[in-house]
Amino acid sequence: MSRLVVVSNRVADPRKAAAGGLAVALGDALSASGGLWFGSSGNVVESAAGGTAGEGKVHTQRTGHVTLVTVDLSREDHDAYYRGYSNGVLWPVFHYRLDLADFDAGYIEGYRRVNRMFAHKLMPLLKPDDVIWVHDYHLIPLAAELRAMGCRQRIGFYLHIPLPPPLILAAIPAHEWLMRALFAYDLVGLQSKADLQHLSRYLRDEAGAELMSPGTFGAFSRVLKAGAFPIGIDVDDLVALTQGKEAQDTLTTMREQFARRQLLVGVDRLDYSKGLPQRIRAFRALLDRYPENRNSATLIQVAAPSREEVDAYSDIREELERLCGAVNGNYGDLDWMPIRYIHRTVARKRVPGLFRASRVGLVTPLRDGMNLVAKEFIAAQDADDPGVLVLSRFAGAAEQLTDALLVNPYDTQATADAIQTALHMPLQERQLRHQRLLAEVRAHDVHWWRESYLRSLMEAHT
Ligand code: GDG
Repeated sequence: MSRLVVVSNRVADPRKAAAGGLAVALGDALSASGGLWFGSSGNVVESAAGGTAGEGKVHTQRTGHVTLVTVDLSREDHDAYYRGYSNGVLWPVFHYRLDLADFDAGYIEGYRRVNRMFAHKLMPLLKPDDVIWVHDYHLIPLAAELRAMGCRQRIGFYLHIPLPPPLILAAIPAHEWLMRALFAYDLVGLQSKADLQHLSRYLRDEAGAELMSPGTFGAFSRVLKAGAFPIGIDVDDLVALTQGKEAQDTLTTMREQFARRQLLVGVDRLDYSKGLPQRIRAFRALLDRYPENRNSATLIQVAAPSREEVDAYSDIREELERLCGAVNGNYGDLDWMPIRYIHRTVARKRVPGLFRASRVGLVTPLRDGMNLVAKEFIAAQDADDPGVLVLSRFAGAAEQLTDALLVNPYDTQATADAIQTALHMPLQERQLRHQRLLAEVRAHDVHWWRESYLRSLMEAHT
């Protein structure tokens, strides 16, 4: 069995309870093969304390059968590679937000520099038959750097965020370089069929690649395979969490507090891709258009703090706070507030209890690679009396979760109408939709995702 080497921007200890489903799923595969997980440490070293651009101290730690190797970043590298290029250029552009991109020429240099540095640190740790799996937009050029140093092992890449249409990608200065770098991989995995179509069109129209067979492209004297591998959740883990004490306590408290009300829930990182202001406007339209929901429908919106050092994030936070305040001010009463807005991270063990207490789950991103919250909401429901998922058609998850109420989050009135339908959906229809949705979430869980990706990678090596 080949050893699995996972590379991602951040590394998690798969054995810690706080680690999410992805860390656990990758942890299983890493553990089974005595694997290595490589990434940045999250430590940022100021230049006064010796932080030098393109250099970083390496830390090695053993956890069970897995070795975690992490690298510190200098302030300059962190600002250019992480804050600047990854989150100031690639994140907005890949989410179709050219208006929010900051194409500062210095960032791309830092992005290259850190990818090269990671390749230099990783290369001596590799064994000849390792299988390397690189994750996400921070590390697109990593394989090209490794290949330049003579690395011949299988290398796969998985993009967790969407891939936009060719003309949006083409707005990135040096997009040719970025996309050409994909050809150093043996397999590129994407979340959805829509993303795969975009890649295919880009490679044909912008890179002059030859379509050799569906999902196989020839260019730059290399062959690249690409496929859609929609990521899933660990359903059994989520169900166990739902039955756990913390989730059950949360469920009981919520049921007591909102006994005469209908609860709606949203749980997101506070990110402009998640469509939070649009969601609040749709909820306001619901109260406006369907007054029977006043004094009853209550939205709990958790917006977990995220990337607060990037400007666009403080803007979205202010907008959201203003909107929530206005709705509560206009519609709230002495004994009822329409929105409970929480700008904090809620403990992972409690979240499923919140999902289960809610009649409606609102997952309405403007664009999302997949969106795991949609799948977690389904897995946390009581099959006998399930809540209804209102899901944006622009989440990758919408390709699979067609039994949710699919909405266009830009259409405030139509989203309000869908929420109204969800709040008043008869039990039988809720049960039927939930049954189908859960079957889909189970059939394509995180273990299926990992195994089908790695199987394709083993077949793809050329
Ligand atoms: C990227 C892509 C893709 C959220 N708030 C809290 C909390 N969460 C947890 C959720 C869920 C996870 O964070 C969020 O995952 P998403 O998939 O919804 O979104 P991103 O973070 O943007 O992830 C996305 C994903 O990668 C995987 O490929 O699906 O499209 O953007 O698990 O439950 N967890 C806790 N407290 C919170 O307040 N404990």
